[in-house]
Amino acid sequence: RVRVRNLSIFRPIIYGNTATLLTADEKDKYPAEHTHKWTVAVRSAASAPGSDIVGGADNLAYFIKRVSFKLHDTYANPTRSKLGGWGEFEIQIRMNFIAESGEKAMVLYHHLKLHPWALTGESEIPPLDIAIKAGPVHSWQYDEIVFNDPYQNFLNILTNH
Ligand code: SLL
Repeated sequence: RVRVRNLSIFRPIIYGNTATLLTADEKDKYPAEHTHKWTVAVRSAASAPGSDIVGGADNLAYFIKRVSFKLHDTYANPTRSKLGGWGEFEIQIRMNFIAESGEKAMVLYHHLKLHPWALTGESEIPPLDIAIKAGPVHSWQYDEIVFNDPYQNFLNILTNH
């Protein structure tokens, strides 16, 4: 296997979460202490929106084999990506690349955001009426996955896609 020396190639991603307050109807379907439902995801920033990678299948799957999310210890099943909850915490996002890459897993951290903090500028959780008016909370950031000295066949997979 041949590495292409002195070459870096990157793929742009967006990662983060969207959170919404549970409606009265939804509250029946969630544990009593839950206040929000949320989704955490990694998406390609290079192509059409709405293409999640949750556990493997999508438009990043040509080079990412698996994405796993590690949640707060308060969760009974702490490896899911679409959930309800009551609090903010750091999510560990681990990306495993396809075997051809020869790359180790890469880990990102995302602080799950449920509350529209910026609207009040205070450290207290914003009051419910403000949160309702604010609507869904989106917390996403851009990043680039960089591969240095990639294997030739992996480089081909990346560039031929
Ligand atoms: C806080 N430091 O106190 C944070 C911890 C943990 C949130 C937040 C669990 C829900 C479930 C959940 O929402 N944990 O177990 O179903 O705000």
